[in-house]
Amino acid sequence: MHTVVLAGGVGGAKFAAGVQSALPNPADLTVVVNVGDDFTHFGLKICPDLDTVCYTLAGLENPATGWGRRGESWRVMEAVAVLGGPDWFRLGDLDLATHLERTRRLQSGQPLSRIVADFCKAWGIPARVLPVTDDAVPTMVLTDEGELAFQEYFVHRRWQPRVRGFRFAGAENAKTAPGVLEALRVADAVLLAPSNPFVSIAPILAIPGVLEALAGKPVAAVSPIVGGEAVKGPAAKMFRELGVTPSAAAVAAHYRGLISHFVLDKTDADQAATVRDIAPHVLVTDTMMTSSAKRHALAAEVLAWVRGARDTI
Ligand code: FO1
Repeated sequence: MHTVVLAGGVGGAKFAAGVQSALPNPADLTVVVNVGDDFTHFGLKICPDLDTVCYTLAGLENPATGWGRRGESWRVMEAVAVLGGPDWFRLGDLDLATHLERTRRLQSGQPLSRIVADFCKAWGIPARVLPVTDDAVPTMVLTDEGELAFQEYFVHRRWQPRVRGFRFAGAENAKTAPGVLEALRVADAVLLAPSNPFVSIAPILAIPGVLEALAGKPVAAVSPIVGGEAVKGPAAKMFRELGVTPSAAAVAAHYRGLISHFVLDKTDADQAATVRDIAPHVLVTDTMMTSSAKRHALAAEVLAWVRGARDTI
């Protein structure tokens, strides 16, 4: 009974934490995480989605933002700003320890997946967390102002430039990290977290071998769009800029051919029939993860449903 969750961003981290708490044995969970947001800043390797997933699985995340650490302080950033250094990407004092130690280990030749495994042990995380690849595959955002690196687009420019497309640089030559294909092979449920389809899920699917490993598996996606808007972040804006009206059904259509199950929020119950033309199994439920109890409840319901394939509309 192995469960694999593909995740990126804050919504993905929350859902993964819900699955970890809902599984009888959390060691039966592998979270495969997007690395497209990763970049080097102050000479440090920053892995936002890996850190957001790990902090959330460990209960260390900043509840207000979803990323970074709870109980954080900002003395280093303040001192950097005094020196005229860049402070647009907020690196908290506790969070900096993660970037310093990861960078030190990478420079000593350790692969990212090994570093993540050691950090998970240190943080007491029972689930397994894997970067989809140990290679660098930075997401480039093609906008009306030209091509922007992901964090330049997402944080520095507050995702305001209009997107035209995305490029996952080097994906075609990237190798899945050790354990990724094995976890997918033994999985009896693969869950696409309610993450941004374009910049969190697509970069994972773009690594050679991943899509093929999903073939024939029950693959359930949870919609990140509720009531035509993204719960958090630029997903709805990206749909619109790519010429698609954002909706849960649009997300299902985006995953057409890949998914056998789709979870949409009660708000979008009227789209269930449309979605059923795309994915045979449709679940309508409360997908708003506004507390850890609600993350747990959503994950428990989705897991039971995918395994029992009990349809409820
Ligand atoms: N997101 C922001 O909007 N502003 C920030 O200053 C910021 C800093 C940051 C530091 C560490 C980290 O792990 C994540 C951080 N994020 C920040 C989120 C980051 O941009 C992620 O890529 C998004 O969560 C999308 O996945």
